[in-house]
Amino acid sequence: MSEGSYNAVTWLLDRNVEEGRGNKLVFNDTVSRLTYGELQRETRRAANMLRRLGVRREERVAMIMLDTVDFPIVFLGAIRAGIVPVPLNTLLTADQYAYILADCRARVLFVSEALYPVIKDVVGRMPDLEHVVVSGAKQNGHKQLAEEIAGESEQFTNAATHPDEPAFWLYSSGSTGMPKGVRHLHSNLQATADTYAKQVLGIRENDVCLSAAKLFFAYGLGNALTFPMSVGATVVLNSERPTPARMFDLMNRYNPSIFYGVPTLFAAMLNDETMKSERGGKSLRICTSAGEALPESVGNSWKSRFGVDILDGVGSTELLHIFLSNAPGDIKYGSSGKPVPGYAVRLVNEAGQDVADGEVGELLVDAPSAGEGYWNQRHKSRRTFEGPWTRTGDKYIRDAEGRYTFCGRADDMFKVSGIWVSPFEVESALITHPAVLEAAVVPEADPEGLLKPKAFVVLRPGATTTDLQEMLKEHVKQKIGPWKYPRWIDVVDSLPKTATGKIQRFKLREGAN
Ligand code: 3SK
Repeated sequence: MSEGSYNAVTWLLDRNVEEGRGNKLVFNDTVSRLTYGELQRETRRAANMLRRLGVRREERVAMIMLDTVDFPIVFLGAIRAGIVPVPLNTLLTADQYAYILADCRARVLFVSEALYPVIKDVVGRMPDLEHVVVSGAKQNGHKQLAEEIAGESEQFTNAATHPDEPAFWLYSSGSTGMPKGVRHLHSNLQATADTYAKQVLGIRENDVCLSAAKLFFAYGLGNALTFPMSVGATVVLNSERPTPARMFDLMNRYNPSIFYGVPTLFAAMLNDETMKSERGGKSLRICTSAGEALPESVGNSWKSRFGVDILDGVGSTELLHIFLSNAPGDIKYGSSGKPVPGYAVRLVNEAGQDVADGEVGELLVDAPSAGEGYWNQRHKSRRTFEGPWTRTGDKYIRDAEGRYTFCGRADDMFKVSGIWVSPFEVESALITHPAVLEAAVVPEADPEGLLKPKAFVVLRPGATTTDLQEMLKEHVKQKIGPWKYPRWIDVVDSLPKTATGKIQRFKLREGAN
């Protein structure tokens, strides 16, 4: 690389080998393992393969890949070459993949064997797509990753990229509309590691990391790639569904010191009857949670069961990782904590003016890890990335100690009798009732056309349903005040959620009205 240039892979991977960690284990996906030295060689081969396939700097390659060792090989191999990997959610439909592949104009698609059936009818109609490379067994005459890489040289000079040059894109699902490609820069990965990972999480070389969130999410990418690699630590990759049983099993087998979860999973793990007798989790020193606010009751129960805290935080795909967080020794369950060192935040009203402590405002963040905009979406980019400030669309309230508490999405809040109601507050009250496992609240018009809260609840197994409606209404009235109680309560089997675990209230609103 030339002077003044900065390639994220030089910092993230090559530095570890130079500092003597070549023989240290970096990734274990329970089937294959890679040391830092092996990963360096494999990513150099992958970079040479991409050049041979004719992909040039700044062009995109898409990834629909499970969390196995092949993911970092492709992702970091592309970045090495100045080529832009676009990891995609592995749970999308064929139509959604067709939209994104056309939008990003990927020249090559890397796909895990198990996911190939979903895209097999799509790949033939993508005009920019020249190669499909399968991780696993060959499919339909397409190329196979292991075979393509095997003959390549282990020598490669990293592309002399600029710190402000796009390194990878992540598609942001958003609460409505088609996904938007967020362009992230070479310097953004280090920005998240130097701030949240080092100064909040206190990540260190002897950590073993396990993330329930997959690598294609911004949350998972930081948890299980950027952060551990930034200090030469080790990662256990989980290519399967992150069920409570799977997570306990991995904890028992690999003794992670950091477990990164999401609220629904923490709650499900605490409720997992079959695992009540297991001692999984004894190696943990800290856990993190993101995706949606962690209910206070879940944080407290986790702490008493496993003896470790969950650091609840908030991040976004646009800002790459967590920018508000609780910190070790400074935890208040029910709150999202304080700004991560290196990030500045503001709460503003509809006129764009800063609001005082105790007032609800939209959260804006000045972040060293912000994406540079949405691909081909100038209007949406301008509305979200306003100079140094990124609009999150989340409503928060700040207390006198400087802690921030989530009040709902800007577009989820509604007024009842002229008073703002946060669906989140009503949901939090509902789930403190012993019969309720999960809840979502949306506005519904009453016969007079006035908005009132309506709740959808998932009950705990075996919960008593006698007088359920009246019992829950009374419970909410007692907890948070008489006007906020849900006037209607539907019992459902599950709630609609995004892949990151956020409740999609807009889907319930559409069904409700
Ligand atoms: O949803 C979150 O809180 C989050 C956290 C870290 C990175 C990305 C996201 C969306």
